[in-house]
Amino acid sequence: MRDMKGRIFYAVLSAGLMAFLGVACCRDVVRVVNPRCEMQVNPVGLSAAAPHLSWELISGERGVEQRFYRILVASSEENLDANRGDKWDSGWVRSDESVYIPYGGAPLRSRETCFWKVRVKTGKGCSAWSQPAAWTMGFMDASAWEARWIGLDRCFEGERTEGHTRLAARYFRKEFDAPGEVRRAVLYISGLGLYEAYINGKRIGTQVLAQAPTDYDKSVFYNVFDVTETICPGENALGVVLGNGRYVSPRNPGMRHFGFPKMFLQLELEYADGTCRKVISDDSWRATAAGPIRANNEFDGEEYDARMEMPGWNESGYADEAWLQAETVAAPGGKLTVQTNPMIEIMDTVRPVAIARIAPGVHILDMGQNMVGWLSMRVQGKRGQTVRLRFAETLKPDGSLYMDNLREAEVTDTYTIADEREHLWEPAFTYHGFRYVEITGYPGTPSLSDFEGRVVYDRMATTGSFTTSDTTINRVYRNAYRGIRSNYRGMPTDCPQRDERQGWLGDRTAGALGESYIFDNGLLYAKWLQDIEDTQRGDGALSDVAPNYWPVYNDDVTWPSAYIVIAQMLYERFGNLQPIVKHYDSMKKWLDHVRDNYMVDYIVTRDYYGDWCMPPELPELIHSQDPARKTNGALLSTSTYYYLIGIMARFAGLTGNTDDIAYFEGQAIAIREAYNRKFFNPATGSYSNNTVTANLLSLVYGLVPKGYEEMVFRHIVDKTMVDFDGHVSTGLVGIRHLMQGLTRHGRADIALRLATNRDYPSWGYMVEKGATTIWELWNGDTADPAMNSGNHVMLLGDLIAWCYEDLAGIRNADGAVAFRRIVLKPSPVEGLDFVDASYRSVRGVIGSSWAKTADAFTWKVVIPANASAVVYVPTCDPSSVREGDRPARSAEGVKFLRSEPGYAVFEVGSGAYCFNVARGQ
Ligand code: RAM
Repeated sequence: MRDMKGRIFYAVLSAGLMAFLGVACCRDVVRVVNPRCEMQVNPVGLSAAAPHLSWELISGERGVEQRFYRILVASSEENLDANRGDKWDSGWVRSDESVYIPYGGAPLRSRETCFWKVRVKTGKGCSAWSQPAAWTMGFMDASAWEARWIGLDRCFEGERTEGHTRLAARYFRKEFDAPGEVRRAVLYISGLGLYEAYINGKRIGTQVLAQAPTDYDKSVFYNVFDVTETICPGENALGVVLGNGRYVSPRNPGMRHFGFPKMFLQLELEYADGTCRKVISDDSWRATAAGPIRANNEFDGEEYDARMEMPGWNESGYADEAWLQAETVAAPGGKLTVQTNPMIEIMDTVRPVAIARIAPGVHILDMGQNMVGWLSMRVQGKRGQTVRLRFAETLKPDGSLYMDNLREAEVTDTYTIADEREHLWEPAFTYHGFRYVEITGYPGTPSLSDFEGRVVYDRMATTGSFTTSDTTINRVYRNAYRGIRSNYRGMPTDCPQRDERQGWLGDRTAGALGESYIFDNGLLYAKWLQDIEDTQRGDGALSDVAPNYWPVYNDDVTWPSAYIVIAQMLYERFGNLQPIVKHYDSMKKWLDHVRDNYMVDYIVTRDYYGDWCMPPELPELIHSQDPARKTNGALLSTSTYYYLIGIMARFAGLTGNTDDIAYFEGQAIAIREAYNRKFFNPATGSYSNNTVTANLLSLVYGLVPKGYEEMVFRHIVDKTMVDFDGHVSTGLVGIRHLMQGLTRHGRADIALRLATNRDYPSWGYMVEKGATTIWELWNGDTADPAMNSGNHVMLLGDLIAWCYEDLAGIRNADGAVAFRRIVLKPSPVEGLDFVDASYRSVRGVIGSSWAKTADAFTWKVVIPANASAVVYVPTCDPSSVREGDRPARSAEGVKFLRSEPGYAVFEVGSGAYCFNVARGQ
């Protein structure tokens, strides 16, 4: 930074110190990059007493391991520049950890900004300091708030809060004076259900559909923005628009309704002379429901009447005499906390590929892919003309929209033109899941260039890339990618298009594990676990939907299992232990609830959904009616319960609840015995009615009695290959383990077959039928539209995890946290010529790219600095393995460990390697 003297002093001092410590000081060898606080880059508005710091190391050298780190946290940039860690100087800490290091300095205060940097010593030398980073605290306690909740708690003409609810957006404004030079201005805002905020006419932030949805009776989020740049000396104006989101129920009854839109805002101005001033929401604000957004409903769409625009409403000097006085209203019941998951943004833009006129004045626009968000439109016409847009995933044979599977969702946006100028418009408070748009009332002839699709989902990096030599797998992967991002809306949803769009737990239990290779979704899922906890009733029951806008308390086991499985994922994948610590008691309470109410002789008797959406026997069915295809419910819930208490035993150890370990282990023994007594047939070596799901869950959860594993597995193979002719026969529960279960028991070939099938039932069948996302049903092209979305992700099961962990072979080593130790074990299955994958872990990029030719197997791997890997090179002859231009055994940083069936196993440190095996050996 700026202080040159400090820099020189530091350089001299640190060189001396390094010499003293006997550590070679070659700064360029290792660099510390990507410093993050609570896994965000320079976050504003934290409330954690001890925020967690993480960084990555990069180096061109092999075998780089961090041995020490030193973190400096300062109260000013100047102090940090001068290496004065006045908030915290960790000193040199002997540690190889580089993720989720808790801040350990002086207590943090509301509003303060902390500047920090880190440097490390490795076996290959020490790094320079990282680039400086910062975080800013939000409010540590409720006493900082002076704002009041304000709103207009009533319906105006044409509005209703029943049925298909219909409310205009509420607009609020307030002018304020900012005399003198403002050093810093910070805006704290909560706007329910949705808000857009402006200062002096300028939109604050890049987010859309803020803030993230919660059970507003339990938790309410606020967002924090540094708005220093927007404040002018003298007169200023704040403007806020409120939409309905999920606070005003889109369907009442039918979905929880919380009340009328309301807001809570505090703008804090810090002047150069050290004085502070607050502007708060209170009844001095002006308000109106007579603005241009005449109606907004997430299911039904937005109505915008440009004739009612109020130019200048969010700037100072606007004549607001016709506006009403805002009212102070009851606060929502939930606890106000800062939102910790990133907000939704426009993440991509899709240009339409075709437009067709299907009737006079009716055009159909094709976006070329099923997408989620909305359409932006350029239009020019006469005052009073209304353009109507309707959205759908597919078309009928006559080329018009197919809307039956949207159920009661009206999915219609309208724009009424105010004047003859050209206008660009897009909605603010609705979203649609669509590929096709029906355009009516458009003045003139609409053309492709008049429209753009805005893809919206939670801001998160794409962390994974994956391609193979097989075009079907590549297409399926692409569809999965689109489908997964389509269903992030501040919570993972089941679908984005019909009148549902709920955070169904079961859909993500396995999916979350795969998704997290593609997207940096750790903060979203950590937030969702809080949504799940918020659904917990006093008796321990969890809703199958979180937030529970649909309060579905079915006391199922397989759906709420997401709570525990995803907490484990957050720890293993991202290194985040906090969710386990935070939710341990509630998880246990839920398991106890199931035990106390539904466990009879160690069998969990309750199951609600079965192996949901297994491929049915008839094309029009949603669920199979054939008992031979259905898996016993008690088997599903008991095996899942057994699996969960195994995870809980580990959690008990991780959270210091060591007394619970014996309990969980004892339960596990008793359940395993009872389970096998009830469901296992030792004569046939199969479970229950011998479905793939019954045998598979028993096998992968470790329930099968010793010695019978092969027999049980053979049934899985036979059922799949003979009865289902090499096709999937599981629903949502079985598919969680199908691909990896097959592969890890030696039948990667069958998994490959399932992944590359193009006929029914398969993911490739969906591709064959033109799908650009993943369907809710294997028979989504023929089934009843009552429950038939074209953009669900639950049937992906473990497919994506299989792509990364089994085909590319990138895995977290058993017991390792966030890829500190990696296992690279690819499956170079017959039928695939290459796999090229990379995953940006929290420690840096892991790469695995292999290719087979007639004569050689070549495999490039990348292991991030400060990680190591056990590398399984697929050959029976270790001496045939070369790394670069030398035998692998003698290559730098490569150590031969052992031979295993089909693999030569090496250990390597960080770095890039290229292994080669001449084929036929
Ligand atoms: C459907 C949803 C969801 C599933 C539930 C049980 O309504 O689409 O995917 O989890 O049912």
